[in-house]
Order: sequence, then structure tokens, then C-alpha cells
Amino acid sequence: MHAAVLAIGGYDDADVRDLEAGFNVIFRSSFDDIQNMAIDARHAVRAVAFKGHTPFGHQEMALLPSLGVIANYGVGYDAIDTVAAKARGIAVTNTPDVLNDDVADLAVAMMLMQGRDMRRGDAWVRDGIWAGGGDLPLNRKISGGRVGILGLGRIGREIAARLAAFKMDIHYWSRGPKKTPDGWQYHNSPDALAAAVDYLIVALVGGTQTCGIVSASVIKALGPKGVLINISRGSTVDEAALLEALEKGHLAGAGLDVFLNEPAVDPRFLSLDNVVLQPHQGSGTIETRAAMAKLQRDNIAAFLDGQPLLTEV
Ligand code: 8YV
Repeated sequence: MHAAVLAIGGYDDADVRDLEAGFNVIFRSSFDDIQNMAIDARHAVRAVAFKGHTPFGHQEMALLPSLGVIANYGVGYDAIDTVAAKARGIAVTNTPDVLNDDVADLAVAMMLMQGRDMRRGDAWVRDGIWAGGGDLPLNRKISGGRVGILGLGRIGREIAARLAAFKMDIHYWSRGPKKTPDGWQYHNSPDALAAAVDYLIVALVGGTQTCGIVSASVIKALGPKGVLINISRGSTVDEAALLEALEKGHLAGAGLDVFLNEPAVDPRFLSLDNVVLQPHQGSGTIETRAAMAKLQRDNIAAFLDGQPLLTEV
């Protein structure tokens, strides 16, 4: 019997085992491999377990005529054309909440690492500069500073809550003011937010509605003492403007887990000393990836059993 579940993307061994234990499943690493599947095998597919960030649009959906659900491994589903899915009656699910802590932790870690110059500090010890009598140049105090959260959704709130514990002033921008703990200050534009803070953390959803929202003018408003942290999507930032500001010292630094053409990061980032670069690992802990994989499987199981989906977008 042909498989009803098609898993697309790179799954690790534990995920493969769990998917195989739960479903009649086949694995393909890319859409090109799906094109080569026999037509009756493609017709049998009712659910896709999707992992990755390559575009999943109308054309890809057309390869799978019986498809009823795309279960995304990740909270961000900007790679999936939800309008095309809706037109075909295909439901889309994601994995919200289970990754909030990890992504927030990484945002804070990059901020500390950037502000306290920890890359250089590590080299100072390893390269013997410290042993040779040299002190690390003084860096920035973070506790008590001003931080701006761009996008106060589930992850943005977790970041803000952590930084409130660092005695920071919390500022934010969202499509409108939100109910928050006392003292969190709403700004009515990303520019106004950037002008009010030392650290700007991007925690927006990806997609067309947020594309380039961290524009050249937002970067300018953040200014030469400002630091940008991005744990959302590379598409939210005008990367050319960011690179220019970092190169010319118009921005103090950045901590980046996401990039425009990842994993092919613009090589200009690699020669900058004032950036901390991470390989889109926000949700990348054993515990959280297991929880994301389980939620993805639970959505597929609910669909195949005719039950309500757990986390439909
Ligand atoms: C990725 C993410 O899904 O949840 C998201 O939106 O960006 C990540 O958790 C993960 O890297 C798998 O592609």
C-alpha cells in the first residue's frame, strides 16, 4: 500500500523512527524528488510533514492531488503559501509555544554575547593575550539598559519577561498596544521604537507583511550605539542597509540567528568583528525539537483520524 504521509526535509534519526512508528510514511528531501515519484504514490499522499524553508506553493501542492494537511515543523510557516492551500482545501498546522523558551533564550544569549564582547573575550584567553598581561577592553553594561522588542507575540513576550528580570526598561512595537505588565512602553512605529532603545530585538513573524520592516531608517534610528538582534526571519531586515551600517560603524553591533539567503550567509558578515552569528538554531535543543516533532505528528494523526487539528494556522 502506498504511504499516506510524505515527510519532506531533513529529519534526524529519532524523528524518522517516531514517524515510522506512527504512520505509513515515505521520506523525500526536496520537491524535485517528489516530481520523480510514481503518480499513484503521489495520489496516495494525504498528509505532508514539512520541515525546512524552501517555498511550498501552488505548484508543489499540485504534485499531491489528495493532500489534505501540511503539518509544518516550526512556528513560522512563511514558506507555505496558505492562500494556495486554502484554495485547495488543504489545512496548514504549525508548532507554536513549545519553542518559545529556546528562541527567547538564544535572543538573550546573543545580546549578552554581543554587549559583553564575549567573542573577543574568548579569543583573549585562547590566544594568550590575557596571559601576556593584556586586559580585555571595557564593554557595555546590559542590566538596567533600554531594550525594544519588535513584535510582542508569544516569543517576544518571553524575551521581554527575561529582560525585565535584567532590570531593563521594556519598550515594544506591535500592530497595536497590548495588555502588558506595568511599565512596558508601546511605540507607534518601528522607527520610534528604535530611537528609544539601545538594543532592538526582532521577534516578528516572517512573510510579506513584515518584509524589510527593519529598514535603513530604523537602523539609523537605532544609531551608532545600538545593537540589533534578530531571531525571527532574515526577510524582516534590510540586509544591505544592515551590512553597510555595521561596516561603517553606524550601528554598534548585531546578533543574528537568521539571514536573507541562509544558509548561504552574505560573506560580508564574516569579516565583521561586531557581530555574533548563529546558524538558525533558535529552537535547536533536543527537548524542544522533540516537542515540535511530536506536535507535528499529533496534528497529522488528528487529521488522518478525522479529529480536530491541534494547532491549525
Ligand atoms: C525551524 C523556525 O522551524 O519555528 C520556526 O519558525 O524557524 C525553526 O524552529 C527549524 O529550524 C526547522 O526548520
